[in-house]
Amino acid sequence: MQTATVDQAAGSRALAASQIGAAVEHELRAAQFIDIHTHLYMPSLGPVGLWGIDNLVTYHYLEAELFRSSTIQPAAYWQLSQREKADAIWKALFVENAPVSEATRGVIAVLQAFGLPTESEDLREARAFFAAQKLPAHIRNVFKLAGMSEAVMTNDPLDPAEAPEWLKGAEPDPLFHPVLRLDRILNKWADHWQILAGQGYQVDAQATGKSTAEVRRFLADWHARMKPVYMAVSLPDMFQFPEDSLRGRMLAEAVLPACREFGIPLSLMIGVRYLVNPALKLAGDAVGKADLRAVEYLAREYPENRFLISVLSRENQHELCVYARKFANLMPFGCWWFLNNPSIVEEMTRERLEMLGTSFIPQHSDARILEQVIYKWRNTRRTVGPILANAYRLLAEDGRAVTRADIQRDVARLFRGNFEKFTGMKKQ
Ligand code: RAT
Ligand code: ZN
Repeated sequence: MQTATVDQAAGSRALAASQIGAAVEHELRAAQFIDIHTHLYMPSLGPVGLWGIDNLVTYHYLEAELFRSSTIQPAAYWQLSQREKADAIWKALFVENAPVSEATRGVIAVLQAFGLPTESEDLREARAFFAAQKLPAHIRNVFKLAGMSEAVMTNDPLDPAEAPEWLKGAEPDPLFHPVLRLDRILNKWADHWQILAGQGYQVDAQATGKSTAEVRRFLADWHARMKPVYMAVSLPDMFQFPEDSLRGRMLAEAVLPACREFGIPLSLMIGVRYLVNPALKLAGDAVGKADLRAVEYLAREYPENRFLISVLSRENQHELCVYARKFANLMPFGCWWFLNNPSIVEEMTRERLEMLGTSFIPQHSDARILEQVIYKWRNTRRTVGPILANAYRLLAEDGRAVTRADIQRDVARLFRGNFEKFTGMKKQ
């Protein structure tokens, strides 16, 4: 009791300008974040969850960099075994060059976090270390090192590797939240409608007749199976809404009503130019500026829906903040993919704080390989810390005292509370 009173008193004392930086750093370190969009998976979904050194080194962000620093051609690279791929990338990007890019430096940070050599000629020691880890305990350790309590997954019910595990009744895991991902339905209907048809849903190639109602029934069935915290889709830079297209009709007649019915948000990740270089496979996508009038229309015409929004183009960030000021059913989140570099994270986070206060979600990791959350969240804390501290210093200068309790509350709101509230995971 005594300690609590003392702590409370310390927490509500005005901080001197010189104390603010350290206090922000401390609160960011102490907070347990929710990672609101990852490609990580709970162990009960089987081998879809990637982890370990060979996966870390062959991350598609690094594959894109390989072809700039090696003479190997994509076609030859794809013929290699995964271990050979990792060796080729390690040699080109870590031995023959300094790993100064964001994605390469991330691997170094992970190696360092586990006390593994960062300058060796090969990956032998790292491979031995990861081979000795037991997954569930390793996940808990990695989350602890990353300062996060939970990861939100990306679960596409039409993913052939994952769907059978759900159908078998994959055991839920408190460390992982499901998300119903819609890319195969909304962006690749031609390749997937037959799977739905095969499962007894009355759909056809052009999505005519009962198709959209049947997709809604499919979503309801998967909602019951997965209990997702939101539905999600990535969209091209040319995305338009409303639109007389298959995707436009699916959104209007199946997805938006389903989200309303289940009281969950829809996450739109807009601005991908898919496979501008198909030879690079997963690493072959680029970015394009999107027309955010589609977001404006959705927010205004569907006030009963809530939208988590991430846009990939740097040029779209300011207008997204403007739209978020107009519509409380929009929640900007993350510095996605090509934006997740300190220079751009800094610019975007400052802009969001200035325009939206603490009513946004600064970052998600987008980790595809488990251990990446260690470096991605460390980088976020490092970049966001000084920006928050600067905002508090300006506030103090302008006449409003800042306390440790203020900082603690704001960090919790930014890195978990906004998400919990927006998804309805926590009421109030
Ligand atoms: O950032 C990435 O890893 C991209 O390849 C995509 O996965 C993107 O994040 C997405 O979820 O579509
Ligand atoms: Zn992603």
